[in-house]
Amino acid sequence: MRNKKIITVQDISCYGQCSITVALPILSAYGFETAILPSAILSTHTTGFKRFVVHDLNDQMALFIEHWIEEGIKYDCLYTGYLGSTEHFKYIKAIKGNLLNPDSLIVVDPVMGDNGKLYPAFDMNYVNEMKNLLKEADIILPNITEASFLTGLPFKTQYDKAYILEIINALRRLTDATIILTGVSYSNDKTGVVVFDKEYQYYEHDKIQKSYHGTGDVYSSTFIGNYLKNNDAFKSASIAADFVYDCIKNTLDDETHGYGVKFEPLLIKYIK
Ligand code: PXL
Repeated sequence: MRNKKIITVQDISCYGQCSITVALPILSAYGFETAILPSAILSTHTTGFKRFVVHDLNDQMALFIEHWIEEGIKYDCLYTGYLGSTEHFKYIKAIKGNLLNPDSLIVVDPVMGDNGKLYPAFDMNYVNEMKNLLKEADIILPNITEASFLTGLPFKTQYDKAYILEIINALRRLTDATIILTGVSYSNDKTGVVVFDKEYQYYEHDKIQKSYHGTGDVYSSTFIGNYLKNNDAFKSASIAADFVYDCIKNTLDDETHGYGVKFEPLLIKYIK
């Protein structure tokens, strides 16, 4: 039997538990062969440390794709995360055009920012490229910051369902994809995720009052692992939310560990 093969395009943050270093173990644990197209290699992620060292892999990306096309390699799922520069978006189109089997799934996590701000490497040109990329997606997983940059709607920390529906409707004008909007919190002690497939669904759970880097990447990878195992979008979104919650809980008692979540010890339990 042929197993599903994923290609994920994101950076490698060598230390810090985000992007490819969380996507690979999680997707492998779900049983999926996962190839990587690294967009850049960094010493750490760009927000949690005093500085970071980065090497862009733009030239290699073109050559890797060219090689894979020569080899006739095909993937069943394309998963994009943090890219790094506007130059990288053309490679997503090249993968879609040349390296995917028919009926492949395209998942775009428009990783660009958090807490109302873009990450240091990004500007509105990057946002506009991401807006175009949404059109290619079957599933998108923005947080509220990313959704507000993509739609031009104001970022809010306190809101009601009407604001979230406004965001969902504005995203629907940009893409036909299923929308998974993360970090939707209608009260102080609860948070959750909105899934808009054909209708609005909301999965709510307790909120932990501390946030960690890389949880969006843990979330998206867990979502994809479940979705490719034939769970529907709402079930996959709910399981991923529970996993991130447990990962945060598992990290709280370690004050030396502020840069990411300790997801590794929990993986086996979740896969079972
Ligand atoms: O987790 C998102 C992410 C991924 N990659 C890099 C980042 C960030 C968030 O800051 O800086 C390099």
